[in-house]
Amino acid sequence: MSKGISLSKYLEQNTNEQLAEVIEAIAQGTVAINEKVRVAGLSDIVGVAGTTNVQGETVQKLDLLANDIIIEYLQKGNACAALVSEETDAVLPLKANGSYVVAIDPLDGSSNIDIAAPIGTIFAIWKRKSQGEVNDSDFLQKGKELAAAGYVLFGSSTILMLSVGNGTDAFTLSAEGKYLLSHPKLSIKKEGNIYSVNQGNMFKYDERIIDFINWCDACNAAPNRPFGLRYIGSMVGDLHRTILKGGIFFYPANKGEKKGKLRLLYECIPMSFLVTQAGGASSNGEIPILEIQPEEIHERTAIFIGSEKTVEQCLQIIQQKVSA
Ligand code: P6P
Repeated sequence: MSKGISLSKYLEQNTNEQLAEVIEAIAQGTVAINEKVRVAGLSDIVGVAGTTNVQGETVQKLDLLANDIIIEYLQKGNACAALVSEETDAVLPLKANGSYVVAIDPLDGSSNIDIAAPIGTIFAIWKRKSQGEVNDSDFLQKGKELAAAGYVLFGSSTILMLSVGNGTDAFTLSAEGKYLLSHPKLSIKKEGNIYSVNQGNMFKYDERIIDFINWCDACNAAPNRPFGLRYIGSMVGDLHRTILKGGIFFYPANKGEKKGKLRLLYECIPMSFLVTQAGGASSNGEIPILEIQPEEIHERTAIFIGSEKTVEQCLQIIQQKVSA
């Protein structure tokens, strides 16, 4: 797959017509979102919308706009049967004859919009299972059953990270508004030296999590310790760095968030699919994220994700199989 080919050509060579249509629709939606994000400060779309979402989180105006844009683009085609979004309480039926369903976080990290820090759109695509009316069961599928997953990072450049199940590839948005292949077949380092966690939550963490953080901070210790700490507070930004530079990102369950904060269906599963397809690993602390059987469309999970050996090292410590 040569650098510079268009997303459309890539999809033509790697997917079927219906799946290509869904991915293209999301990609074109993010091009429209990108135009809004880049000038957010000049229009009345920064700041809070005065509402809270199903998660009870304050909704930013750009969250709602991004959600509307994605729905608009998906509705132009016929391939998407339904949508689950962080911004909508229940399943949103779209095209009855569509073969695929999409779970999406239309604008993740949106609390960073006001400070122009990296934010992103995260999506998961499954082939629908039901025959009749679309329902939750079409979405409550394991991550290992995904047809495709991806994210778009609105950072210093606009990057679409995508996997359709044969590796993970990244596309950069050109000046002409086209996604062109820029990072073919990404491979995450087997062992990293960066850890990414909100240390401000230390007082809420289980002592085994603190053991691992102390392990990362140990001086002059193999491998490559002390690790560097990088935390943007935007999952797409933190995971993009982790895929390209290696290391581990983790958001553990804690005293304040018993099941963790991040959502399984449209944050942790797609991210885990991309990282696993790039040779990395991802766990909820007990089993691989891609093996979890979702039970509720907005459920949350703990996540430990990144370089294979670094994630394994973390699990060994937090499962108390080795001392820190
Ligand atoms: P905290 C952004 O609000 C988000 O959902 C993810 O993008 C990010 O990884 C996480 O929450 C940050 O949470 O509690 O560290 O601010």
